[in-house]
Amino acid sequence: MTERTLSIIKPDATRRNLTGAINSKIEQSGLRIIAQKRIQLTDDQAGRFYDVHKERPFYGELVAFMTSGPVVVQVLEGDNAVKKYRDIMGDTNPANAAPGTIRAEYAENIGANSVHGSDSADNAEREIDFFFSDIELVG
Ligand code: FUP
Repeated sequence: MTERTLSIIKPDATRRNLTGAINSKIEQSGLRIIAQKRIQLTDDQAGRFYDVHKERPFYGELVAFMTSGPVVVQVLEGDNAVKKYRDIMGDTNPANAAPGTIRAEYAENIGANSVHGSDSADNAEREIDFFFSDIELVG
């Protein structure tokens, strides 16, 4: 089933000029990058995007990290895109990420873990709308 998911290349990765390397891994997996923009998140945007985590102890740190430099937000499309992207991202903690995954190769630690990917089709729809409601997506 063709599906879309929201990806974010996080500040630790943009800082180290890894956008192209990560995009290569995405494309090698068969997923298609159908929209992307490099932006500086505001505190308000990052806070709202991660609203689901606001009671977690790492919420403040997470918002501070996500606003510490530019991010690249992307829409990925392909067969089972949500699960496929989660699979190639690897575990949240790079120490537990399978070899060859984006986080195993590039993440610095559990917080600075290089990429975000939606965790369900419903969240993907909401997250894509959060960043790309202004344009018509062309798959
Ligand atoms: P994931 O879906 O793999 O991105 O992981 P989570 O939804 O559990 O966490 C979202 C983000 O919160 C992670 F990408 C990084 C951050 N986080 C921490 O900083 N510390 C933690 O212990 C867990 C998550």
